[in-house]
Amino acid sequence: AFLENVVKHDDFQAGTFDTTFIDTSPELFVFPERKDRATKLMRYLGEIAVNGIEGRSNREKTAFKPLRIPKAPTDDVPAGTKQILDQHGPAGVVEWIKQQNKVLLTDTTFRDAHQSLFATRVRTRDMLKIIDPTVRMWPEMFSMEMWGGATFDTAIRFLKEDPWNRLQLLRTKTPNILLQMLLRGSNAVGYTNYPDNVVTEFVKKSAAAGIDVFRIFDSLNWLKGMTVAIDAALATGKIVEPAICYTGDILDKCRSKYDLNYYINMAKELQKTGAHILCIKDMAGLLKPEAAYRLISALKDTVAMPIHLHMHDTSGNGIYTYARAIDAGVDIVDVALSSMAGLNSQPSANTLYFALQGHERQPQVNIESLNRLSKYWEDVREYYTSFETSSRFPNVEVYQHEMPGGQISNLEQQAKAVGLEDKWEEIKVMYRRVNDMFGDIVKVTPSSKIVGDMALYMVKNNLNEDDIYEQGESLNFPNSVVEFFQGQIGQPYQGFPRELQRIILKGKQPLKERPAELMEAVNFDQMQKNLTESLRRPVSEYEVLSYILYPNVFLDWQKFNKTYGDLSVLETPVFFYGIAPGEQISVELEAGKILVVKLVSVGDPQPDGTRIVSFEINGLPRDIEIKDRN
Ligand code: 3PY
Ligand code: ZN
Repeated sequence: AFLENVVKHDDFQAGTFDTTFIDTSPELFVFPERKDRATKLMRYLGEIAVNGIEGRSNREKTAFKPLRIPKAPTDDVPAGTKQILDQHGPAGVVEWIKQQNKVLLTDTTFRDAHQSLFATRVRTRDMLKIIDPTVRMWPEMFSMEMWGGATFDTAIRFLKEDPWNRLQLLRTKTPNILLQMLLRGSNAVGYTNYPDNVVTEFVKKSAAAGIDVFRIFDSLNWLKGMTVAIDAALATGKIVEPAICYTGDILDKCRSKYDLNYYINMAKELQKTGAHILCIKDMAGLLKPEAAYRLISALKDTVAMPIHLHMHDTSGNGIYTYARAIDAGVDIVDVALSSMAGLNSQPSANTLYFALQGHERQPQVNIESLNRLSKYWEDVREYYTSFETSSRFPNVEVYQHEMPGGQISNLEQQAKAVGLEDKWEEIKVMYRRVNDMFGDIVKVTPSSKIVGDMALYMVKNNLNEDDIYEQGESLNFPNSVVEFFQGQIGQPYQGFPRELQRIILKGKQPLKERPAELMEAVNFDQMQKNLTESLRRPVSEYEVLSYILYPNVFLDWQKFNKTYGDLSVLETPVFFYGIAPGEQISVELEAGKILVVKLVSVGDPQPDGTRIVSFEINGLPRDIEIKDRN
């Protein structure tokens, strides 16, 4: 673009090749942004047309039905829980919850539902299309879980978008409902412990960007792994909801490690933190109906905090578990719109409504509205079928393997990647065996990932439990497993199994302290300076945090953006599958600036291995060369 400016300059055209005009003509440095963006877009569409992206190509594209976006009955936004928080603070919200007899609902459609069903792939664009109707048609919702967990990483890594931007956009459009996130304690939204000041800063910035409810857990139910995050969240003045991860089975008398008392004791400890709501986080969906009744009844007798139950419907028992929990007095339950519910996602909101017909605690919703909102997601889900899990039916095997709903699809992908797709049955059995070898631990991100890594390692190398004890000295265990036994993600309840720890650590000393106590605080100003220099543009404090949490993923994304531009302007089918020869699309680069892009043809391979992809941009022919990598 610079050269183009120079050759078009009057002095240059007049034949004056004295180049001092370059230094004195600032207009040369104003680049035709729009043309540059068009080129980047062509490069992206050309790349998909020739090579596909992430293994998909436009050949896979099928015609998608137009989305059914419901029209809300009113333009006004009805008041909701957000107003209670803003006017009365967290204590006011807690008071209000206690006055409700009807069970309250948290909708997870924007976070855990798609994390569990199709690998966290819903793009912000598809959320923005339905947010206006959602806040008008379902204003009775207690909160909307729409951020955190795996969404942060996935947004940058796979969707090439800024997770902070998603939060801010949804916040702007949601003036009435509490926005909720899932925070992995000392692991923030990552898979590894971060320095305390990173966790604290992350919480502070999340609150500033729009989060109202912080659900905070530790992947080993280790209180010391949660307190920094809890204190940081309390300091924001928002609602703090620490979680107890439910594991095992309180009905199984032979398995006493996680009995009713374990949960009661942990609830008492969490109440002491001054947090506002207690979450029971059943990440795998292990809580059976009768267990739910006993657990919730006991917790209601123990703590004054309202209780919020989260579960996955993997076994198919979710609705019955909720019904029993509701009988026992649970205050809030997590559900998803029915087209995004069931299987390893949350139980369906629509179904729960009818399950409780005639019950005094039936949730207060307009079921017609929920059904219409669900239609939208039914249509949008079609865009993402290539990411769907293989779960097709309620599967009670989960009571054996205990895999979190959000892990099943991931571990299947991991297995495929190492050539173990035929060994899935064996892997599930091994997962449980590893859990038992590890001393029966809580399994949720990241501890669940570590159990999965070890199970894959053992199946891949044909090792059984005895082999580990007999040949352990000569085995190279996965890194994540070694770090786990070092205490890098914290301490499991009742400690590590000593013999296995000795074998795996091979003389390395395990940590006694909290991992973050050995980490240096991050200097944010310095980080911001470094990043500004290396990216050669101003960077925001939010970007600095993204970089600190995921340095390589963040830098890869920056590079991608430089090559292809901002792709949030593309509709999802185009983003994933590109356009086919002859197809034309309109892209709104920014408000009012429309680019009409037509893919004319993909040329034959040239001797240098490239192909010419021909477009028409706003009616003008433009070609681009794309390397054929196949
Ligand atoms: C996450 O940490 O992403 C989870 O959803 C855990 O259940
Ligand atoms: Zn979950």
